Amino acid sequence: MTRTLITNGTVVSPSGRNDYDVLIDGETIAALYAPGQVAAQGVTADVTIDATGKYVIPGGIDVHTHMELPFGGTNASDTFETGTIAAAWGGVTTIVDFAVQRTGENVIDGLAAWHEKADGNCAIDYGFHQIMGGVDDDALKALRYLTENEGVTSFKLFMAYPGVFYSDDGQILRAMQTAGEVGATIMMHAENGMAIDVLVQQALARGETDPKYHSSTRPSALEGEATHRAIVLSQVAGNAPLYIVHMSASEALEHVAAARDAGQNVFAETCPQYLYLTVEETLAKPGFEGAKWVCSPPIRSAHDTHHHQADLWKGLRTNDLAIVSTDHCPFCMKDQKELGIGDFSKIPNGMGTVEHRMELLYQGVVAGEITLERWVETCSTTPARMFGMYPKKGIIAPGADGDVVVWDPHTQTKIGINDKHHMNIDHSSWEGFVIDGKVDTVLSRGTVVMQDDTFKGRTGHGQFVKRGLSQYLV
Ligand code: DUC
Ligand code: ZN
Ligand code: ZN
Repeated sequence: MTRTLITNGTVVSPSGRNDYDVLIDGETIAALYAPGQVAAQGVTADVTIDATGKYVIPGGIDVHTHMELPFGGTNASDTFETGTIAAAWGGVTTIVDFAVQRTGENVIDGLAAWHEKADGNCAIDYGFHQIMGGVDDDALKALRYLTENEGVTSFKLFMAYPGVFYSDDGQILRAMQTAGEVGATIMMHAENGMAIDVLVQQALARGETDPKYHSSTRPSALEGEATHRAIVLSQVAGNAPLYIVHMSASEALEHVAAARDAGQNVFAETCPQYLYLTVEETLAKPGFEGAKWVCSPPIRSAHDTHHHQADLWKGLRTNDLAIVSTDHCPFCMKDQKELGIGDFSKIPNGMGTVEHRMELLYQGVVAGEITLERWVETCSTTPARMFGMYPKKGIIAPGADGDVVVWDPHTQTKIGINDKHHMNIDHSSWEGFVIDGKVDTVLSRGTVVMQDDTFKGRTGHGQFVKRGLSQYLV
């Protein structure tokens, strides 16, 4: 078993920063030493990584990815292999992807299909949530079974996408009641899909077919309304755990903040695209280029009555937003996004960001929006606790997995298709972003998977993580 010592770095956790040397024995963190103790105690190692002047943080955990998702008549372009290698390049050591059940399909079969896609193909560890696109008696039985036996303890429902993944309020209530009984978390895509479909048809009838209309036909008020409805339903279900995914809108955040103030088991995440991008800089680009940024919920306008970005950053500081994930769901322009030329509603929804989340959120530290500790908390520690992986994941402490990132704050990262870009997409939604800071070295369960600007890991190294219940429930 390899003994790895990471020396002279500053270990960052949600509760502060300390100068520690970190010893990893095999796959597990064995000890943290105060300065001088390694020499004083004669500690030896096979591999030493010098982290002088650098931060040593728990590996990033992205709890919202869609590798290979069948969507919009095509499949998300990252496989578990390409997507997890790109994740490793970005300082991510665990993803939680979404297994899929569509209306009419069987939940257990959906999960089995996802295991087949991922097994032996991942470069880093992975877990699964379960999408439920058809809530019926069988699906509810499966919800219990997966939670109690399979380490799949969170279930995504959709208030959007009628005819594809959509659940009505009765189905949502039943799923929440069952989830509440077993302690599972309902993850909600909160947009009013029925109303959105009307607005989309009206826009198309007016000849508004360009990518920018994807945003105006999904107004933030309809995200706020759906979020509120989901919160009320979870309350009626007996304070069932509810986690609002990929939040983009101030109105939605207000409802989450109110529910949390009232003591409900309500949590939320946002994604870098909602913190950094506006319609004007992305979807509204001339011609069809805006298709690169078609995702749902949509990127919001800088001229909206609400200041969504400022509010989301504030939510991250106040913990009304607990987590930053990516909703990584990449589609190439060629043959994929192009399906929507002349009709924005046919553009496959999704962006690729799994490689850049740690980098992009670190810019929030540089800009003074969040602290260094909050960066670690929202990108690693809270994801681990929210989705039942702590204390194996999300912390640098004896007994935890040796999932560690050495972060260099003194150099820069240039993102772009000809710069840093390892995801399987023919463009970058983050083209030209220059980041202060850089992923220096990444270890997954004690194995170096990225170092010296080289991927050193192995497809198949990643293991399935059987998860427990959320650790934030009251
Ligand atoms: N939103 C996206 O943008 N893509 C996949 C599914 C989703 O909810
Ligand atoms: Zn969604
Ligand atoms: Zn998603």
